[in-house]
Amino acid sequence: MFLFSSLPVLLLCVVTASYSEIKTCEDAQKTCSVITCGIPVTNGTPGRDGRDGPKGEKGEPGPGLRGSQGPPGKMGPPGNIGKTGPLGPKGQKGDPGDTSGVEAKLANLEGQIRILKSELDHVKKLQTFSLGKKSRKKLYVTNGEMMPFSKVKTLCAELQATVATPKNAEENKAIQDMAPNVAFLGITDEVTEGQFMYVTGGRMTYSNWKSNEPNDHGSGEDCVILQRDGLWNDISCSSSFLAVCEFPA
Ligand code: MAN
Ligand code: CA
Ligand code: CA
Repeated sequence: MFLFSSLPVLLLCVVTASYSEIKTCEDAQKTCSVITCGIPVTNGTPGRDGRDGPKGEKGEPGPGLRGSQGPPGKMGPPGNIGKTGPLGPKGQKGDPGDTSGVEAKLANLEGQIRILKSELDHVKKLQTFSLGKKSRKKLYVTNGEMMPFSKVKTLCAELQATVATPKNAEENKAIQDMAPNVAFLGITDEVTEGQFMYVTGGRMTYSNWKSNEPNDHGSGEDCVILQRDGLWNDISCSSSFLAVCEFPA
């Protein structure tokens, strides 16, 4: 087939070459590709296949129908709490309060206070009578317990009272008569040695020391006791004696 179709070209080349007096074979070859020069050689066997070329670009989607959309994915985790919003507008003025209810409650409370006052007055009278307290006189009360001076002070303070402190012979006798045992008095020289003061404040104005007392015996004595005979002795504050509290006249 090749030979048959190229035969007119071959013939034309041969005719042209002889007619135009071409000098060399190379010249003829320029004019006609089918002319070969020199010693003819036979072709070798074809070489091996070359390596695969680089991957091509992604093709266009195929002509087939697209699949339907899948179901939505799971809900994501909650986000962070946002910042506090701006202050809202001021609300409307509230309704007027029910003052009639408050007044009724107040009147009720005032009535109850009146009753409590009269009841307290009655209890006080009964108490002073039972303790033999005379009017315009201090009231001395004991729980009968022996304890260090610091505890006597605390106990009396809890009762809104002070430690029994005689400021004259009459008061000294009143404590002596009611106390069933040797009792601490509310007097010390804890601040300045030898200078006895009332624990409620102020310098001592009345005393009833036993002879040769106070002597700040041993490692020191800064508290005062009322003996059963009514005389005083300075003694260690850490020793335990009767607690007697004093209530105002
Ligand atoms: C003796 C005297 C007192 C002292 C007591 C202490 O009675 O020296 O002055 O207070 O001992 O126990
Ligand atoms: Ca002393
Ligand atoms: Ca003493």
